Amino acid sequence: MDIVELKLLVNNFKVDEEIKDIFPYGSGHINDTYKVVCEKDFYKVNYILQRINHTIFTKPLELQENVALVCKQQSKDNAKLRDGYRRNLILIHTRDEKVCFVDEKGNYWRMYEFLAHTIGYDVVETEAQAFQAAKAFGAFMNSMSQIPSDKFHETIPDFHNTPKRFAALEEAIKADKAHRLSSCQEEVEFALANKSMTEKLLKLHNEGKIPMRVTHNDTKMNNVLLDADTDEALCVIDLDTVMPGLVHYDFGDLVRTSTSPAGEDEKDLDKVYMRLNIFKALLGGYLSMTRDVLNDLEIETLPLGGQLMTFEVGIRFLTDYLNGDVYFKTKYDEHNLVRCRTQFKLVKSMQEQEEEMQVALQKALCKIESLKNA
Ligand code: ADP
Ligand code: GN1
Ligand code: MG
Repeated sequence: MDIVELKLLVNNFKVDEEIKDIFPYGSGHINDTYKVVCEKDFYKVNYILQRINHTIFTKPLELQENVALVCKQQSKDNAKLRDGYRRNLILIHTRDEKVCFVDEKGNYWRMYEFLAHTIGYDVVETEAQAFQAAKAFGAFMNSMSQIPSDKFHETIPDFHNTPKRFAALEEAIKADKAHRLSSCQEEVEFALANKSMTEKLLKLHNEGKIPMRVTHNDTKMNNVLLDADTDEALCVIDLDTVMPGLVHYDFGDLVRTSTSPAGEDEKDLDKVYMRLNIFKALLGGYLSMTRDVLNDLEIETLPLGGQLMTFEVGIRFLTDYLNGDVYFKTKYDEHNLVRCRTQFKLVKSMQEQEEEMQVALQKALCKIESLKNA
């Protein structure tokens, strides 16, 4: 869409400033995101404009009901804080008071206030950033626990049902729609060899040992915005998949997206591995908020969450590669395969450090205990 069309679109929302510029923004794989730069009386006021991917989120209105629910709860929780206005997403309503605008082509659009002076990291640089992000997602889960889980629509059914994700991979292998199977034999073999991992957590849930909670489900490092100067985590964003889930989905995706020193699409696999010091920082941050909420088995299995989520996303990238890149945005032909390789390399690195991760967990628990007793 060109800027003239985008400006017309923004005019449907309660934006009264003069629109100076609109351009694509961020590195999300799903929605189309734009930054809208506005000005009023020489003051800059910016917004985020998003086209919801309605091929993936087939019920955008239900999705927006979830988003509005989360924003309301978060703003209530932050109301007393001095800088509370920077700590939750603020939806801009349409001129007729709706939470999204539907254009003549049937596209669904939403707008948020732009959270100024923040950064979402694709790659974590310091332990402090990891600690902050994990703390913020832990606090987010606590905040969501105040909303009854049946108030949420399931925006993507079976989103983290790893066995079903695996079945989808098996289908894709069989169909070989894009004739790419011969170019990813090694990755397919790795996936098949690790199939048994996919059932572990759901089995514990089905046995009544670990509960479903309201989780974020897409806790990618760049889905939390940190203050650009201090790196304090301010706001959890990308609320499209907030719905019932296991705590491991949230902790696990943080491990996936922050422990490697390289990006999700790094081609040099020597640069991809699990950094134990970042894992420790994640444990510290996450448990500082959730230690008293989670049961012992949930805590004990947190490291497994890291492996499982990384494996799950790896098989999703591989499935999409085999299907001809129909789900994730890609920039070149082998993009999904490259992403799959980084995920599998990271899984291997976690498998090699399983013992160290468990020791780190025990140490993190002792540290929290001693802080409590101090
Ligand atoms: P996607 O589902 O495609 O990942 P996101 O909602 O995560 O979409 O948005 C994409 C990117 O836009 C984010 O990673 C972040 O950099 C930026 N972003 C989103 N919302 C805001 C906001 N309110 N203020 C500032 N930046 C934002
Ligand atoms: C997508 O929207 P984004 O880029 O934050 C995806 C996640 C994957 C992630 C992999 C709705 O997240 O599930 O883990 O890409 N979101 C959806 O980077 O499928
Ligand atoms: Mg995102």
